[in-house]
Amino acid sequence: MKKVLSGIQPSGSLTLGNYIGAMKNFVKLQHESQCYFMVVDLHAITVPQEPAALREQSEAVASLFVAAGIDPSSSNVFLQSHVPEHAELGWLMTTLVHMGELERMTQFKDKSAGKESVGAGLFTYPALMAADILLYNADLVPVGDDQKQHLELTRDLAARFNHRFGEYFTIPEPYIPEVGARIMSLDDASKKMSKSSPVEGSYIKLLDSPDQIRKKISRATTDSGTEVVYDPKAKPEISNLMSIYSECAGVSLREVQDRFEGKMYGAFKKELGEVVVAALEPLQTRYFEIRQTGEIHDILARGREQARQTAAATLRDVKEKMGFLAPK
Ligand code: AQP
Repeated sequence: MKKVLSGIQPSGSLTLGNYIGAMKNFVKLQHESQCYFMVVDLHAITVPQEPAALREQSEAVASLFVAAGIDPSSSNVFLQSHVPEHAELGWLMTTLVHMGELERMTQFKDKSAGKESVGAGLFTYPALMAADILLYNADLVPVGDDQKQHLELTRDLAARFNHRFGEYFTIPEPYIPEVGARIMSLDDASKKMSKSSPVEGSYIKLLDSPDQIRKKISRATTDSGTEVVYDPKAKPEISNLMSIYSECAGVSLREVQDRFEGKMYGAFKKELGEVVVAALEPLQTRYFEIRQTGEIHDILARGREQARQTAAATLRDVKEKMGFLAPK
């Protein structure tokens, strides 16, 4: 059985981009694989987080995993900080990665651009991400397109370790959706939709109310012209909205285009609003139930126990291979 691992940062309220690019595939892969789905809170603190908000968002993200359809009786749902082996293997990976490799990471360049001071953790983030994946010897990592470069670095680090210390790590493969791998901002299709964007109208939160969703979509920027045609180069804004439609309604881009042939942007956006509201409605209902029952705490405790068993065994092997003297 293949092993699948992925994580989402509790660095804000999850967006439709996180859902389409990553979480939908978590749900899809769970029945055919052994899955580890993490709330990567240690990653979230690579940019400043307010402690109360971090706690709340961590619980919210874990609850959203389950609300989106992850079955916690077959998948491990846990918090990264509950399994200390992540931080320890993260350090070991930091000693394997090269400065030049980290300097090439576009996420670091984007997130540090224009900042007066940047935490070192933001720079070494990919080493911790490699540790997350390698601790469980994951075969597949469902992620959006923005994480592809980090995953390539994980593959390089796994190969480097195997070469230096003997074959051990599985070289993981990315699992990236064909449509929706990079959902763009509603106000500017040259930027990725991001949960930590300061512009509220640029993203749809999974927990936005139906009216908020309709309003954000009706205000989304559109390209010049009137035709609903999928052409990411010439019509990036409308193509982005068409990808959202396709993913939320479960129809192909071709079908979306045919459905709106001869209709104007306004009619398309109106229907898109309803499609997104309908797609998120069951997830939202289930989310509020989960928060009310408090069941997520038991789910996280079970996930932590199972994850720790695997993580501890991997870390023991890795330390032995690297030459650490084992305690007697
Ligand atoms: N816009 C997006 N389209 C498709 N997939 C996306 N993902 C993120 N944004 C999009 C995917 O969601 C997963 C979780 O991402 P993350 O929380 O680890 O951080 P991120 O990739 O940096 O996502 P955000 O929303 O932009 O977070 P912030 O603003 O905190 O940096 C990943 O699989 C990612 O590819």
